[in-house]
Amino acid sequence: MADDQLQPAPASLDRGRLRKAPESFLDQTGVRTVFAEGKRGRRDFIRGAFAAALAGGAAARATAQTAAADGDPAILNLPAHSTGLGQPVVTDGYGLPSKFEGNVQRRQSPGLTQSTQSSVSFAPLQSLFGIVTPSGLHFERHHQGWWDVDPAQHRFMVNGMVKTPKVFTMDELMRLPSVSRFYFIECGANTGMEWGNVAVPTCQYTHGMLSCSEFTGVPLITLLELAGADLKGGKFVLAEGADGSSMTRTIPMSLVTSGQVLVAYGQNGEMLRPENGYPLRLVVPGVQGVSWVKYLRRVEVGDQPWATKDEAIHYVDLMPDGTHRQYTSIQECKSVITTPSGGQVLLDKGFYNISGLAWSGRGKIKRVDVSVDGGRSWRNARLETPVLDKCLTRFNLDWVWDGKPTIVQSRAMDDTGYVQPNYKQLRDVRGNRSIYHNNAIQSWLVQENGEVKNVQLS
Ligand SMILES: Nc1nc2c(c(=O)[nH]1)N[C@H]1C(S)=C(S)[C@@H](COP(=O)(O)O)O[C@H]1N2
Ligand SMILES: [Mo]
Repeated sequence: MADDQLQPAPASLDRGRLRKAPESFLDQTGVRTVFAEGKRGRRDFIRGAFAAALAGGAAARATAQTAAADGDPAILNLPAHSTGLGQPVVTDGYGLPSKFEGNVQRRQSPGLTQSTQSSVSFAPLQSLFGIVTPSGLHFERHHQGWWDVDPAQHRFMVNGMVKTPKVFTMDELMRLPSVSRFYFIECGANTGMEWGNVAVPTCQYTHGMLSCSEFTGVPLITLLELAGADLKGGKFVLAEGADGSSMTRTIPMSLVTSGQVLVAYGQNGEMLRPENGYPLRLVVPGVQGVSWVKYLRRVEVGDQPWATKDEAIHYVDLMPDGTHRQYTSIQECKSVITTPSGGQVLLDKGFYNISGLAWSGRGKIKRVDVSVDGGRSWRNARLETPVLDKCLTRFNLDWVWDGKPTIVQSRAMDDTGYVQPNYKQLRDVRGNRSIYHNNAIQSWLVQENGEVKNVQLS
């Protein structure tokens, strides 16, 4: 289907309004809808307006407009907040979201058994707008719990193949020239449970080990130069965290000399959150989350990979020929529709804004195609700006749902020309023993009753 066959939204209709899921369901999975709903009568009105407009033609649209004019008579009653005195300024303390947004939370997956310390919480992608993940909703992955490390006590060391090993305090680091850049971070295990089959109900759990922030810090290359690192003989660096998990990862020097690897202390305009590595973490754009070492205490320069436990046993892909993909940890081009997505409920047939996220560890997103017919035809989605290197990109597409069951999918392409594969294409290359690095096209089934389900097409 061509792009120009898209129907614009009737002006009189609410855009992208979704029906609220039953409370019991909300409790289990944390799925919420785009708008909180008012009284039952209001919902009935919205349904009526949709139905009237869908009857087609100007007459029907006029009916919808009249209905809107007649709408909810409660609009004439001034609520207390329009007549009374509001709250004073929030001077002492940290500003918090509305109490009506309390259901938007990081959550642990119903599909994973976890200990409290080696745990993961997923970001509620279905409830977020734009490309930045609010810091309090950033996913978490701790191998040995998190710490609130005292920045006055924290030290960062550069050693190995350097002229002068150096130890920095936070104050010393924060005097150095800094940069601020938007990057996504994705755990290599994101979408891992889907390798087997459809495993979890919502995009929070299929894709929520993904977040995006503006990070501020010192390029690692600056610190290596200060220590007089051997940038010719030194082919790799080892990054080590200060928590009990002994998180240590080998990173190719070529990524460091590109200037993109940061020793970061800032996240979205403030200091890092403790869960995300306060006061210092490594930012390795495009590379899987495990290399973004938190509570960063040391970087060593060396001439070969270290093969630490986190790179010899974990985060490797067992290929069909028996070999391991070990140090190729770039997160390939991927995308997911976040609305409509699993667990959400469409209000009624009619107009919806299909919205989602696309990203690539190799560069910028070039285009995103969306299918609303299970992959038979594809339409070019709108990319919202800015489109940044190794950053989330938001896409949107107008859609008029005819009320029939259908499957919605997104397929991203990056500026290297790489196109996100479907499950068959991915399994043809990677076999069926993978756990990590699943970047296949995600399918959501929109059922006749409006409920959206996770399904897998081969
Ligand atoms: N020190 C330390 N760094 C760490 C980890 C950890 O457990 N300890 N987990 C890694 C993994 S597997 C991921 S996916 C990311 C998660 O970062 P986040 O918790 O800020 O989302 O941090 C990485 N860095
Ligand atoms: Mo991870």
